[in-house]
Amino acid sequence: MKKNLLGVLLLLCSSVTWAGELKLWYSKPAKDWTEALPVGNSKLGAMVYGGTGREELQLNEETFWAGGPYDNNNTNALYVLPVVRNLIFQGKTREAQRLVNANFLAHKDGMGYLTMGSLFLDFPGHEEATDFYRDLNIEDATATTLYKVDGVTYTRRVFASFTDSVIVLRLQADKAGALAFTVSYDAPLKHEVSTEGDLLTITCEGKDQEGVKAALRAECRVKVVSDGQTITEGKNLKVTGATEATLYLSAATNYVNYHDVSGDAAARADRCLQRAVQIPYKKALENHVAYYRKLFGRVQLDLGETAAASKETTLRIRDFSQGNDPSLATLLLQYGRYLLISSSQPGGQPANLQGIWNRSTNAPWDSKYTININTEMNYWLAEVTNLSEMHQPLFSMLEDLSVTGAKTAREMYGCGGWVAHHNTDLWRICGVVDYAASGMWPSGGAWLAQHLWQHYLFTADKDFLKAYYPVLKGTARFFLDFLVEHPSYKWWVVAPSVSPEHGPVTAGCTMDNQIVFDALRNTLLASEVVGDDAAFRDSLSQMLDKLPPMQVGRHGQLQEWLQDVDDPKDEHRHISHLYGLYPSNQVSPFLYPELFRAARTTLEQRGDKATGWSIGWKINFWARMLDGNHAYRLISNMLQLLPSDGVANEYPEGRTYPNMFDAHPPFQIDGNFGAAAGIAEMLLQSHDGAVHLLPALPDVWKEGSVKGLRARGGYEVDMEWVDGRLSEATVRSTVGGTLRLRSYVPLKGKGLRKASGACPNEMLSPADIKAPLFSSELKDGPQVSVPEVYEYDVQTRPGKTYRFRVG
Ligand code: FUC
Repeated sequence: MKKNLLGVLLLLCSSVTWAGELKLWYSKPAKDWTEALPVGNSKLGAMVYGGTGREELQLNEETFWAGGPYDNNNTNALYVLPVVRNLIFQGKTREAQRLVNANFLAHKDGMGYLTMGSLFLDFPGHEEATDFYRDLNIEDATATTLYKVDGVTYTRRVFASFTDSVIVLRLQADKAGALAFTVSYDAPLKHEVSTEGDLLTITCEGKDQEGVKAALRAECRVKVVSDGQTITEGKNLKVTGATEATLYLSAATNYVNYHDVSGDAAARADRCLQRAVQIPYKKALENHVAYYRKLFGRVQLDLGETAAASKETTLRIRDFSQGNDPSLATLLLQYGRYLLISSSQPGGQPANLQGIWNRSTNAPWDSKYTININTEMNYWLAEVTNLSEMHQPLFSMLEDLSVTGAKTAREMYGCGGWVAHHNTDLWRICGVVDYAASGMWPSGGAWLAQHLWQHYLFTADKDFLKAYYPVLKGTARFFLDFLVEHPSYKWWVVAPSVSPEHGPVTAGCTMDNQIVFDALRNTLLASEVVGDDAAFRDSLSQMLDKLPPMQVGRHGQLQEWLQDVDDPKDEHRHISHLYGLYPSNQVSPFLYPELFRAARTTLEQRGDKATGWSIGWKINFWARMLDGNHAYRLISNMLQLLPSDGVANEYPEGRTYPNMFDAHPPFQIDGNFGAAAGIAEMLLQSHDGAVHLLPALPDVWKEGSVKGLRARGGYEVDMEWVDGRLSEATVRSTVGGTLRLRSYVPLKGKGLRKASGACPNEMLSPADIKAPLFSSELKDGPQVSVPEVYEYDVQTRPGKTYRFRVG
């Protein structure tokens, strides 16, 4: 393909990118799926390849999954549970594990999320094109492809309309009548295609999996509207003599909810299409962009810009760790926000392991919900980057899980409340999957439910808390029934369990203790807000006193287990016992400096290399360590190019594909969301008794500004910095209350007074956990340096804005 990029840039400067714009752009069509560009409206997703001779839109519908309603509870568990516990307490973990494998698993490990196939557009004679350019503009959520053939410029623009629930593909030629193409469809699953007039109708069958029969099918409709002629040619549509054409694609399944598949897929797909084609293209685009910008435009980030910003996206990723390209980090944050808006709209399904984008009928880990880290990570950015509404699909899933998980708790453990283990899917399974060493983890539901509490802390929405309180309470109820006294330590522990995907079946691993602490403690706090009964509150308080504390081990590490058995050379990707550091708030440098130091030691021992999502978590960990330079090092480790899965061996450090999707490898979207959350966490924190302005700014981001980040307590924060130091901050209060500000520089501003005593704002308060234990050698260990900070209080009123400058 010949390149004359500058020419086309000048020719079409209104629609092409240049430095400063939030675009991913390329000078060639995508060869691989990880070069194709994602568009989505949560319900529908497409990966756009931008080919000249052949365009492909690989399609997904968020409810098109394998199987049908089912559960995976093995009721034998109830009878074997006491035996398993005794074996664990006697140190006979192998035997315990064998019993779990035989009696807790149902050998239904979750149904897979499916591709719906691909739409193809063939352009005869366009195989050789010049002046090629394609981009994904994340400021207006559209993907554009441009090229020239025989002096004619062809333009395509694709978007997944948020307002009309269809995918729209607009084609144009700058010479009258020059546009000619054929539309066809293909899919790996059994399907039928029929054509009539200007309409392509597709029915795609679902998939049986692990003995669960396929209960879903997808219906897809594609309508061509053009100023040329459209005829049917077997299973294809053929368009000739057009100057412009618009394709509308709608799709639906018969999924109603996890126990109801009685929906009419064809009627749904028809209805959407009929509505969408009534709306003129220009208006449809305007509506789409206006809806998207309202969400996306809430946060603006400027980390500075260098000449590197004008390079093609793949080259920017390739060069990031050597060069100075701060605006690629800006793009990483904003791309995470783009992907969340595009994959998690209210009323839809939560973003799964691949968001909504999956090319396979046998995706890695089924592209489902892994809830021992991955699904939670998907939503870490939701509140802090001001996309609170995008959190809603997760809350709906939690409501479902509190019902299916109540059955699991009852049938498997004889407990009240609800439980979910380490995976779930469209059918909301809550039992144990895979095998004991990964699946025997009954804390997944409780972790996920912390998102309800966090949403409340960020929004102060009491009606929301009232509505979802039963879901949160159900996790505490389960633990009150399930916890058991450890015969040696006398603490009350989760057993059987595992420290996620690390080590044997065990009792009382640190992550469980931290999650149980949050489940009980945050339910207690919530019960006070909603006015639940005092007797229940008492039982929570009493159990909180019996939980194991965090412990510092002989290598100076935060112990992962009750026993001091951590290996300081172990670089395992799961650092589950630092849940207490992030996303929770149980490890504060101000309240528990020794614990804070131990968490740092653990992080150093685990190292800076990891799979994609693990790097995403580490960015957040180092932000919470208040170490911006180290967090930035992890961003550099994430922005290492992996050209494609096929060359993963040659690029062992590759963690970002050309389309900026995160590479585990393979592709998992959690790393994208985790990195975006991590960048926000470097700029603003609000979990530890104050709103901390610029807590972990790296030296390389010398000057910059951010607008619209959210803090707990219902605050929205703008900041500017110069020479690596905060120069100005503006805080908008939505619900009032005392704002406690923390900063590395002194501040002045109206109403500001020096803070004293505990933080009066409960939403900003840290967890008052029990003091940790110390091994005897460490008692006299090195002093922990607590960062020097300035703290102020200001009384805020709802709807008012407060400005602060360096004092
Ligand atoms: C957990 C992780 C794996 C992978 C999978 C989807 O099991 O340990 O690395 O991310 O989820």
